Amino acid sequence: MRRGRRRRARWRAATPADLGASVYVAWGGREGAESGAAKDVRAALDRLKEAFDLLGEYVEQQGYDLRFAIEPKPNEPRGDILLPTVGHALAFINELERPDRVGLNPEVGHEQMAGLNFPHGIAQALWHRKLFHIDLNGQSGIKYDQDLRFGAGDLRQAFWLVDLLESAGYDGPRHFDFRPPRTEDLDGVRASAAACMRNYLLLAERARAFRADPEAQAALAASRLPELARPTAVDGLAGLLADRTAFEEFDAEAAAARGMAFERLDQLAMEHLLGAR
Ligand SMILES: [Mn+2]
Repeated sequence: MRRGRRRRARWRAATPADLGASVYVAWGGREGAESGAAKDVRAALDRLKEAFDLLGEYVEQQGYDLRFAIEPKPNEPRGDILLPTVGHALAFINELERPDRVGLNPEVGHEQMAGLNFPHGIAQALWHRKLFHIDLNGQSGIKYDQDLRFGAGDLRQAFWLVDLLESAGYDGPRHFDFRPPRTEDLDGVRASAAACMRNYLLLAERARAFRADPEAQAALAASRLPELARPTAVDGLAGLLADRTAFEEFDAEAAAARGMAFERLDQLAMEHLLGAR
């Protein structure tokens, strides 16, 4: 290699659009604070909004087919990060000039660091049509960001997550954002990556078996899932007010006496997860 005469390389950084990307993940890990006066949070949210509005305008101007996916995280590296959870980010997106262009990239461990139920967060993101991308990994409760392989950590939430993604018709990327432990050599790193994919597929198979099991279907009916799927007031407010059993003659004793059979249902799911069925 010749030294001395260094020619300045003439290049332009490739944009995500040049590379054919359709989703740009934005993790605002820098945006946060360690102390109260260090950040005017409302002003900081103004600046974050400004950033996404400018990005949206630029992407539109360039004619890129590109959407943005915000990745929430509660803390680390900042003491407290802005847009810390799925819910915060969903509310923020509604304030943007181009809310359709911005969605979410939730990460399993990030929500669990905040003690939240990840499948519930994903269900709400899907409900808002905001699940643009997902980061799958593992986390054991409220502590530092562990980035374990998918399936490690909270296995039960992993099961319900896969059940949800596979049944809800999510067609975006299933992306693994995990770190093989530093104790692994290269073979161990590959084994760890392969295990993420294998665990996803195993959980998908277990979830399908649970849903197909006639006993599970009966247990779902006993737990009144079909009732929840029906509107409360099919005839609107007038019908609801006219229905005396809804309030004036509501039988509180009968309602208190009925069991919801959730334990039986949950145990059936557990047995499918454990391969006992
Ligand atoms: Mn991530």
